[in-house]
Amino acid sequence: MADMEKAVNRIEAAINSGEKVMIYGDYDVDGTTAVVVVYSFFKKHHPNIEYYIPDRYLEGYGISTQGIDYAAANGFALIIALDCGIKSVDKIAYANTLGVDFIICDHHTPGAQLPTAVAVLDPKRADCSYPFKELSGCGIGFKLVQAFAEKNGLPFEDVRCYFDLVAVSIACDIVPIVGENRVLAYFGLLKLNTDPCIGLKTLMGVAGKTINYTISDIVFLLGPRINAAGRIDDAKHAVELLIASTEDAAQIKGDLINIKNTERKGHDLQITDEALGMIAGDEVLINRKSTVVFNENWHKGVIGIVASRLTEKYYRPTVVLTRSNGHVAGSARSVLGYDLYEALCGCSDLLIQFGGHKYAAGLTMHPDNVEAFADRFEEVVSASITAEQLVQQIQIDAELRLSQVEPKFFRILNQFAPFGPENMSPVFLTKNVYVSGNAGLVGTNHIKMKVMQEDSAVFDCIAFGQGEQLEQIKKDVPLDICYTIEENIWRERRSIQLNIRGIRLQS
Ligand SMILES: [Mn+2]
Repeated sequence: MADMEKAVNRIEAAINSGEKVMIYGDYDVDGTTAVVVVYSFFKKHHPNIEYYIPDRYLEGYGISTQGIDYAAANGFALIIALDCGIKSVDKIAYANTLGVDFIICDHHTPGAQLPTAVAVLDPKRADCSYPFKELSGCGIGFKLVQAFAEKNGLPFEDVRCYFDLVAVSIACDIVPIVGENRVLAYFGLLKLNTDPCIGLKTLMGVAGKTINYTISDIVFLLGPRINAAGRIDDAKHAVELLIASTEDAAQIKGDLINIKNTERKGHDLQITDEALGMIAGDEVLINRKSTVVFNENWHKGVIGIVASRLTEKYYRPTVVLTRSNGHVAGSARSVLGYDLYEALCGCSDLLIQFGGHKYAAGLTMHPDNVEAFADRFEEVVSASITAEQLVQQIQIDAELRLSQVEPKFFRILNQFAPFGPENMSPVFLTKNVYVSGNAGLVGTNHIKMKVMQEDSAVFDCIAFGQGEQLEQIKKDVPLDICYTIEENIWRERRSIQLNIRGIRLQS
């Protein structure tokens, strides 16, 4: 990896001369796990080390001036920045004037100019020949640790112990699970499921599932909890949990984070409810091809999650806005195939700032512009979106008969795991199945039922978030179902379960 030798040499120099080193990371899961890996490893070789996580709301994303000033005022000679920094050209030039060196470990795409750091580790650099380009931010930090260990003759066990944290970053940062990520995710899940670090073990405990984690379990159970610390309170709690060396210390942080997550969930549900009510109660809004909702009291930490939830109900480009620092700030989500960033470009004269990509973006505007923005966004979207893009589609990999879903089939299927972006769990279609027994509602809006075909066994099914479908599911009425196949473990009994993605009456 380009600059790796420079990075390792600079760290060795810092260790040899006893310089103060700061580990600086982003406040999301990728950033905090990266800080935990790099901090925990180097702490063993160099006591003069601290970590720093910028405040999500006061300092924002990336390298902050406050962080640099803190480092300079407290005698830090070197900052190792993780999961951020590749575009912080000005900030790093500023740090240089204060005598603070930087090593950047980032996986975001560089701009035209690289920052003037001692070393810039980023496989997406045009001049970097590292063969795998899609490592997570934590994955880059892990590579730095691995390189240091190799050069200094340390046993592989000293770096292998971080596989679980790397797997958590891969799952939560939604990087493709191919190539090296696939290897890291495989061994990371193995570690998570057999010998997790104390912090992750505690977090799995408070999340209510302690065994058989998959990538999607990490995404739904661990990720939101780690993120809740930074969204509702301070991301440092997540770092403190994950670096904990005793079970007692971890439990205190784990419980705290769980409370923050419950609080996050409360905001999330309440705001989603309010937003859905606003749309349903407004004849103009409900018939639009886009959603823009605004309430100045909504918690800024959850508007992105709410935007995603709204697209589940109204499948169209969506912007959720709230008041923030005297401005209006928003989070936007798109639907498959539609370029949201492009749509925001068409509204740029009404915005103070916006950034993001095809499917997710953030924006700020003057409070007076909210209404004009909602109208313009609708105008742009309805002129450019196709009718097809407004209907949610399920991509089917193969059609099966239920009799083909046998234990051996499932075993072979499992050899394709871990599943995730660019290696999704295959989706199957089976036509003409019958419900056996009663279908019922469980949880908030999920259907639990059993299905079969004449020549097949009976299969347990779960259909998340599809409660509306229950009334059309009747005995003796054939259905077509789309599903992924997973293992359900209940009281040590393992069985195959169909995770239903779509249900359609036979026509
Ligand atoms: Mn990242």
